Amino acid sequence: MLSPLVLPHITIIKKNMSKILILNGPNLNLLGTREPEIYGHDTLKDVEKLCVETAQHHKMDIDFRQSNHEGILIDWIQEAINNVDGVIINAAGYTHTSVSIHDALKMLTCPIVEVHLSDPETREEFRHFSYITPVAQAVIKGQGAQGYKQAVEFLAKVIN
Ligand code: CA2
Repeated sequence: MLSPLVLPHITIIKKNMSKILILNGPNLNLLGTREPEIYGHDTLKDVEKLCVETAQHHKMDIDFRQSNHEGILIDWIQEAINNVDGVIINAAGYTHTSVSIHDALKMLTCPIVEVHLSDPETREEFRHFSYITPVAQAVIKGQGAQGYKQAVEFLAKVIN
């Protein structure tokens, strides 16, 4: 008589894809149309494509957004609380002015990466201070569109 086959207890846990929210602030919708010597020739669509491709490689999901309105950016940050695994933000001009975006980001427990296409510290004095830096785990600046790719790769390392 055959003895019953006793299998060890196996628990398979399927990990969901990590979700990354990428936020872009005012005027970045016009990227690629002006001041290419500062911001490069890539459009925001090109940047989004680069982020999606990089994220796919690391089995992560990207939600890529842009708004010209501070309150909308804050609503999106609040929606991200307990819903995303990482945030990448180029707050554009709000970087240097927005206590409210700083406060909203502070409520997140996931890692935050601040990205700038240019290096604001080498530009006008009013761009030298950032309200985002104190709440960010990493700051990537002056790398053009590649900086976004580096930010996705940083989060892939930290999260996965
Ligand atoms: O270098 C960056 O990514 C900035 O966040 C861009 C902001 C600027 O205020 C920050 O100091 C640094 C400006 C975004 C303007 O976006 C445009 C880019 C090209 C063409 C038109 C608008």
